[in-house]
Amino acid sequence: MHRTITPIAILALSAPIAAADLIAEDPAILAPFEFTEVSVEFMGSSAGYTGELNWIDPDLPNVSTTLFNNHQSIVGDSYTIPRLFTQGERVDFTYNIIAGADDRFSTSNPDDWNQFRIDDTDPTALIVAVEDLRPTATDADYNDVIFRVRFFQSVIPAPGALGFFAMTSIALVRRYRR
Ligand SMILES: [Ca+2]
Repeated sequence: MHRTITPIAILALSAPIAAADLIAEDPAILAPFEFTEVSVEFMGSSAGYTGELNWIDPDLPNVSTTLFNNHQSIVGDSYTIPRLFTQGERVDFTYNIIAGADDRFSTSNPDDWNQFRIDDTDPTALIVAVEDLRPTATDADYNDVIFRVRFFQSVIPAPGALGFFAMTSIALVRRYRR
């Protein structure tokens, strides 16, 4: 069957999205693989307030792990989350202001979604930009903390293969150290 693009479809594609912009979108940082390993890299900050980026463990939602401090971390600092994610599973973060103001933003809270912007040009290395002012006061520069979330396909070896992989790794380490 032939498919034709109707004028209505063209109109829809070119329609202005200003109205949609007013509705905060879910940052939706989702694991793309069945066994996804996630690392988070600090890319920088230009903020008056001091804040901490935390990862929320979905198994322990009341426990957060502080990954970076926007005024103390060094560009390139990275953290590998000690857990694998299933395909489509959320990877959620909070940004807590600890000096200069009193606020906290979470990628899991729809009320906070406007504080986050995602660049998914590379779907395996999302860039997340955080605005630490609420919409009523915001300068909307989204540079108060910027971090990259990298996804890796992790291969789970069969139990019997673990010993083989461990021995191979030791052999490789020894070879490189020579
Ligand atoms: Ca700002």
